[in-house]
Amino acid sequence: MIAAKQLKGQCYAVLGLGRTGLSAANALIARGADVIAWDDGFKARETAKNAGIEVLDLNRFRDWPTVTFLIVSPGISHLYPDPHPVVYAAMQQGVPIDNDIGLFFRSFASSSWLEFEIPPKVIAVTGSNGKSTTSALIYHILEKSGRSTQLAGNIGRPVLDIDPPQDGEIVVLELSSYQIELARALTPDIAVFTNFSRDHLDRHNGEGGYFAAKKRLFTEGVPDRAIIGIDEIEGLFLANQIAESCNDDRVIRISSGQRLDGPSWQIFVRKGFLSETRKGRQLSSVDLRGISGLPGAYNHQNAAAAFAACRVLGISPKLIESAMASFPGLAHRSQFVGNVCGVNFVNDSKATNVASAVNALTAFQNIRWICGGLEKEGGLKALKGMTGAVRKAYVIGREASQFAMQLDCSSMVNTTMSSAVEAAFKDAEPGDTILLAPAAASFDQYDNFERRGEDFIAAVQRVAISTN
Ligand code: UMA
Repeated sequence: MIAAKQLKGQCYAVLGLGRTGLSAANALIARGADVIAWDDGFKARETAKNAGIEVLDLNRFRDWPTVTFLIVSPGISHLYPDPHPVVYAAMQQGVPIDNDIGLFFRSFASSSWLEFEIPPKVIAVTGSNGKSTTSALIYHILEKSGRSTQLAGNIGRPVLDIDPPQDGEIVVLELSSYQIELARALTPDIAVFTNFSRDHLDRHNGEGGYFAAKKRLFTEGVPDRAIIGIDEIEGLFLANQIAESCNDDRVIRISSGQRLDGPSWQIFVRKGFLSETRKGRQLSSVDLRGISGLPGAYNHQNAAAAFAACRVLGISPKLIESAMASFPGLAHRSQFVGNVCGVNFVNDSKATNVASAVNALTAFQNIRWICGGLEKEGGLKALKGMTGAVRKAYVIGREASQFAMQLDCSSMVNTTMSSAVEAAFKDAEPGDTILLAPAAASFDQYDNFERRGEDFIAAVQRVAISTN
């Protein structure tokens, strides 16, 4: 990482003092920079002041030419729908804008690395859905195979909080489109694109802008290996754009559902069986059907991506398979919460968009579906025809009635989580799955999807107690 004092005499402005901003400010101060910081929220400003960070109203700041970089948090818009006024002011004065991811990559391969026998590597994972599970699965496999590894990024741990990497260490980063779009340096050794579906359209001015943001990881970053899900046209195009020829095995194509038979390196899953082929020969296969931490076709896509990344690192298929078997899954992503009187409860609160809800709806049978919340741009059209396994929907959220009217399955309006869980359990028969997969953002009723998932779990616990 950057040697301490390397930034002495330079002034960095930090906008946003949530997890990213606090971490960036602390890392910059530790490296000798002068830091001035701002957050529009009073509480965040107080937390920063208590941590010894100089808080200054950047909306009124006039001395921008003295600032080396403005570091912006991912949740703050820098372009669309409108740039934050502070970002706009800095841009007008010609101040370069970056984020913690850019800082990380600019400092990662410093000259002190000549001392490493095996230089540390970075695996960066992006995609519309599945990037947290894929990142966590890669990390889990690396840990189980005895490799030194750290996990950070959009998954919750800011990247500048990681410990200085050890010899041969693998840093696994989950990167969102917000983070990739703004980073001035992107140099992962291995980059993964899980899949593509419409999301964050306002922040990227539409689907094309969203894809362009994600694509930067591959076109600007030029990773040594690119692992790309080609089940959507965007991934197929990206793989084709990067590869030099049909058998260029720096690009590993992955699929969940399609049999891939090209001459390159490819990993696909069909009917629960993962196959790895290279130069037209089958190298390995894994039966994913019994792995409880990875239910459903969409998790099989995550498994294919993680398998590919670990194969690039030289880990054997047998070792990967046994590590996958102990993967516990992630909270709020197809998380098995419990079984009450023969009824399963699954928390997929992270299904904040229609595509990820569809994934969950195709992974289970006899579903009592808890859905609803703040609808995303594009509406619920893509749910049509995808509710065949749903016995009934129990709709939550402030606009629950309007949401329910758009569904093509039997539904009832519950509005609150506890009433939805109670009603679903009252109707359920043994063998049913009560699935929270909202297909919507949580912000109409909760601070974030984690709080919504926790509310679901609390409601399940109340139901379980009431049956004792
Ligand atoms: N703020 C302002 N002005 C604004 C908007 C926000 O000052 O106009 C301030 C808020 O008052 C708050 C701070 O900015 O204090 C929050 O910054 P942030 O929203 O960037 O959140 P962080 O806490 O820094 O968390 C971010 C990621 N959040 C977002 O991208 C929205 C976290 O991803 C990530 O885990 C964390 O950095 C560490 O890297 C979360 C997320 O929801 C999980 N990601 C989105 C997703 O997965 O869909 C992209």
